[in-house]
Amino acid sequence: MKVTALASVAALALSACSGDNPASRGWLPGSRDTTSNTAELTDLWVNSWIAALIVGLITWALMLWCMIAYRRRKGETGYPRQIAYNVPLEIMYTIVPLVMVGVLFFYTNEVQRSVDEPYEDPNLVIDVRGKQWAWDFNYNYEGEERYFAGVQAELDGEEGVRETLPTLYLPVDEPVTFELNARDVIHSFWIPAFLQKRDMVPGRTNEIHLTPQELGSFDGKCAELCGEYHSEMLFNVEVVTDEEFRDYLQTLPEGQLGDEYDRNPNLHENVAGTEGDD
Ligand SMILES: [Cu+2]
Repeated sequence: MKVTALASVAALALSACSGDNPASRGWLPGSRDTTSNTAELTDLWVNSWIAALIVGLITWALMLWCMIAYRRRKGETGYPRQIAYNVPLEIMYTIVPLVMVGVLFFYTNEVQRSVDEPYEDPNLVIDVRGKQWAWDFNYNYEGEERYFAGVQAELDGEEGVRETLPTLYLPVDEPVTFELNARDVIHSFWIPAFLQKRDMVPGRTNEIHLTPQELGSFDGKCAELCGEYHSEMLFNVEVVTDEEFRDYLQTLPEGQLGDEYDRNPNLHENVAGTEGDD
């Protein structure tokens, strides 16, 4: 019984370590190579869980051992010998967690720096504007400026809403810099399969740098509660060939939808009665 249980755990662990199955990727969406960043993000996630599991197993084993080895035996009365202020033990349980935090910090920092490394002079810059409750995409591809103005989805319970969502097109294997902006309140740009999410804050520009590596359709959504229809602030992502991307751009109007469409009711010049008092 014990042996079969052990064998099945070992089999599970082995199968989890091989190939691109869901368990080996910690049940993350997408695949290891969806973008240029997903492999290292996946490794950080999975290895952190393995480290946590090892710590957990050691802790549970020590607890069980204490409970069983030092249980109250028949005929025993009173308290066992009481021990206080064991300095070596206290140093140990201060140092060990510090080391664990240090290791997690080190690897997190490494991956974060690598993922956030900006592209020098990218061919494709997409200025994404979050707005209650849709998305504008301003494309700048090799100097050509085109824009897409998104309309809010209507989740009315009918099928086929997905086809009506704003769609972000990306050419495969082309490094892209996203400039993330908000027109009104704080939103968050999230493509779950890309394993990256970043806030869009009015008045500042955040960036994401990645290279899509696999053709396909992905879901995108706003990940920051931004008002009544936050749940309808959805978009599609289509990763297509360079040719398809160029063809798509030709269908869009020229230019960019910039700050002039932002809603900033509290800006000085927009507040009634504040004209001329500065
Ligand atoms: Cu939002």
